[in-house]
Order: sequence, then structure tokens, then C-alpha cells
Amino acid sequence: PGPFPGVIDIYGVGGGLLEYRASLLAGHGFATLALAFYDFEDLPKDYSNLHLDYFEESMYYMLHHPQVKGPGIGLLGISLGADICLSMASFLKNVSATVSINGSGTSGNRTIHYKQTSIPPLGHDLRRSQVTFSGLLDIVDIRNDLVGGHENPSMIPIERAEGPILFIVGQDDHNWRSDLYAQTASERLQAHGKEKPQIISYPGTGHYIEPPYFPMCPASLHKLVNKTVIWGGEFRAHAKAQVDAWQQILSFFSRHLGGTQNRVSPKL
Ligand SMILES: *[C@@H]1O[C@H](CO)[C@@H](O)[C@H](O)[C@H]1NC(C)=O
Ligand SMILES: *[C@@H]1O[C@H](CO)[C@@H](O)[C@H](O)[C@H]1NC(C)=O
Ligand SMILES: *[C@@H]1O[C@H](CO)[C@@H](O)[C@H](O)[C@H]1NC(C)=O
Ligand SMILES: CC(=O)N[C@H]1CO[C@H](CO)[C@@H](O)[C@@H]1O
Repeated sequence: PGPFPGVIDIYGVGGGLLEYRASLLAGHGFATLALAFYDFEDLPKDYSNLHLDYFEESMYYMLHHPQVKGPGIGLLGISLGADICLSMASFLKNVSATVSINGSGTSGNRTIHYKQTSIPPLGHDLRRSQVTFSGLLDIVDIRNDLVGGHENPSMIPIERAEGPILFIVGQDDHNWRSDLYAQTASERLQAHGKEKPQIISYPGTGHYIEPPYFPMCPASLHKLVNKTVIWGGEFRAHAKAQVDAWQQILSFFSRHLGGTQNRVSPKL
């Protein structure tokens, strides 16, 4: 019987609605919302601007749901979804814990809007993409430099977040340099008098960190460039990282959202 600690789960640039991770989390005693934000039913077909009002509505929905235990909600996102979660944590109230899997901590290729505030895009230059021997694209270096480091105006103001943030990073991320971005985010937090966040960094691990035992996806269509790109990762190291990252995510949410004791543990 509920209510249960609530978690909103957001995927990346692929769009649509992906529910499997939220379903797996629900098996651990969380009330989860898998949130689509574009290219699904009546949502916009593309995603050139990020308006936080839509995500604020999802927070409101969760906080007022009878099966959700307040007063805070957890956020879990990967890639673009991670940056959306970091933006929500920075601008919206009642976010108790945020997990960023391979996020950038920046606005990336979009303007982030919330009320009167907007964060300009960091932008990129496709001329910095490389074609690998297999013919697939490597876009790891296309993003513009974070000039000014953690004070770059395209950084998400994560120092405003109320709850703790857990950064999960694949050292072989070929989507972008999530390792460097997590370090920069950490510097930003500390420069603003916040505690150093927990960063879990996995060697040989690519961009697309999924729940345990999901096959590693070495390359797929990237909607930003409309081409097949490599994500990075070595099969064995990546698979091991997925098993560990999942345990870390579960214990982080249990620690900061509370109340998932007294349940039978599922195997996954
Ligand atoms: C949001 O958090 C505040 C402070 O913890 C709490 O008083 C309030 O009830 C929360 N809002 C909701 C809708 O749960
Ligand atoms: C981060 O990205 C790298 C590179 O694609 C990937 O191997 C790794 O699995 C990702 N990490 C997570 C936690 O998703
Ligand atoms: C993506 O590329 C394919 C061909 O590779 C093309 O047919 C399609 O129109 C492109 N889509 C967009 C949105 O540009
Ligand atoms: C600001 C910015 O870099 N916008 C780019 C986002 O990505 C698309 C697709 O590559 C480009 O057309 C935009 O110029």
C-alpha cells in the first residue's frame, strides 16, 4: 500500500515514450512517471526549445497524486533527459534528488526557457564531427567549448537545486564529454558554496547507460544530426557499469526520497 516516493523518468533526444526504466523502478517501490516530451501523440514533432512549464505541470501532477508521497520528487534522466532534469531541479520547487546519466549540465543545442529566464544554447559545429572507419559518425567534439568554464552562460544554474544531484558518467562517452561536463558542474556547485556532488565515473563505458542486462547499443540514429553516430563503450565494461549504476540509482533515491523499506526485493 502507498503512498510511494515519486520519481519522474525522462529519456533523451530520441523522443517518444520509453517506459521500461520507469517500470523497473516501480518494481522497487517508487511511484514513477515516464514522461514523453516530444514526438509522441499530440506533443510537438521536434524539439528546438525547452520550456520548463510543461515539466512543471508534471511535478504538479506527481505532488498531488494520492499514491505519491511528498513533499519532494526524484528525477532521473539520461542525456538530453538528464539536462532537462537538471534544469527542473534548478528552477522548480520540491525536487528532492536528481540523477543525471551522461548529461552535459548545459543547454546543449537549445534555449531553455522558464518564465522570464532563458539560458542561451551552447551550440555546436558539425564540421567537427568525424567519420569513423566503419562509416559511422563520431560527434564527441562538435559542441562549442565551454568558454569561461563553470560560469559559461549556457551552464544550467544547478547551484539553485534544493536536493542533491548524482552524476553518472561513462568515460568512453562518444555523444559528448560527460566526464568533463560532470567535473565542470561540480566546480560550479563548489564555487557557489555548495557541497561537492557525487560523481560515479565508469571506465570503458559509453553514452547509453541503461538498466542492467540491456544489450549495449554501440551506435544508432541521432536525431540531432539525423545520422548514425557511435555512442562509445566496450561491451564488458559497459555491461558491468549498467549493473552497478542501477544499484547506485536505487540507493540514492531510497536515501533521499525515503520509504521504500518493507518490500520484497525484485531480482532486477
Ligand atoms: C513542497 O515542499 C515544501 C517544503 O518541503 C512543502 O511544505 C510543500 O508541502 C511541498 N509541496 C507539495 C505540493 O507537496
Ligand atoms: C555515458 O555515455 C557513455 C558513452 O556513450 C556510455 O558508454 C555510458 O554507458 C553512458 N553512461 C551512462 C550511465 O549512461
Ligand atoms: C534524415 O535523413 C534521411 C536520409 O538519410 C532523409 O530521408 C530524411 O528526410 C532526413 N530527415 C530530416 C528530418 O531531415
Ligand atoms: C544553436 C545551435 O547550434 N543550433 C543547431 C542545433 O542543431 C541543428 C541540427 O544540427 C542545427 O541546425 C542548429 O543550427
